[in-house]
Amino acid sequence: MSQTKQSHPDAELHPEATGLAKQTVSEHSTPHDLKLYGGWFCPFVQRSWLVLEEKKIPYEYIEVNPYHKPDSLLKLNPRGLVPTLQYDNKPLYESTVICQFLEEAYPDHGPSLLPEDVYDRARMRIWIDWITSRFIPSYHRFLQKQGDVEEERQQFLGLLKEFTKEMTEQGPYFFGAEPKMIDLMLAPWAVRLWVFDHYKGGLNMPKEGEAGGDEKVWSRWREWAGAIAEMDSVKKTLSERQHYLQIYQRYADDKAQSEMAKATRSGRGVP
Ligand SMILES: N[C@@H](CCC(=O)N[C@@H](CS)C(=O)NCC(=O)O)C(=O)O
Repeated sequence: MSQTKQSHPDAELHPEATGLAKQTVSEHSTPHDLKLYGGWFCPFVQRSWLVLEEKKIPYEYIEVNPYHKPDSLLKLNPRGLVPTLQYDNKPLYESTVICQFLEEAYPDHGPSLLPEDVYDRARMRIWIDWITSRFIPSYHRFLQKQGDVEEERQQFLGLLKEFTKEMTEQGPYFFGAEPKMIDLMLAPWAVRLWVFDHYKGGLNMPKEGEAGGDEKVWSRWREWAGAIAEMDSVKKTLSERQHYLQIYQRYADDKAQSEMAKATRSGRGVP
């Protein structure tokens, strides 16, 4: 880490969740053995938060600023990233690992987020890995690119199509009528696609009736994205748009100094 805790240029951000997420935080402020160290703005945190909410697992939410890393976070996670989970006094980190852990550690809580069929479970892991290795880097290349973004836009749209083609024909979720882990792993970025309208001239996704041979794929995407945006857990873990702007502006100007932003600039993957 080259920046000191105090001088990190991204550290100035709204200190706490707002909107519906504020209410969720306040409902989970009582000390509990299971603690989620999160940042209200972070899509990786939202993944773990969604699993906790979907499965109705009791937990305590602790807001930390990962750009002004408190010792309480660094002690648990030497990478100093959120989400970090404290379970039975033991630390866990990496959003996908946390989510899979929660599913296994609380099998009797809420609905199972694993498909019934073992082959589908394995296929789901392929696509969760794809989100980390392909989708999120592409999202960031598009967002951080300065000047002409057409190539990045087309690459990104190509990935949305690739993912959508893997979904079952019957929606609205990836595997059908019920949300599973795969839906929750992509949801935070799906509900942050507005950044491209706001900063990059739009996603320019074909509108209904304009997609030609891809009409079926895009209509399935719209069905999926619409269902995701309507999920209670998704709404309850989002803050007010205006507070995200301060953070995303720095990405859009390619000035952010987070590990993700730096990794994107140097052609590396998700930190
Ligand atoms: N691979 C990690 C990525 C987590 C991550 O990058 N979180 C960001 C906030 S959205 C963070 O803690 N950044 C602190 C930093 O860049 O120093 C995961 O999946 O949990």
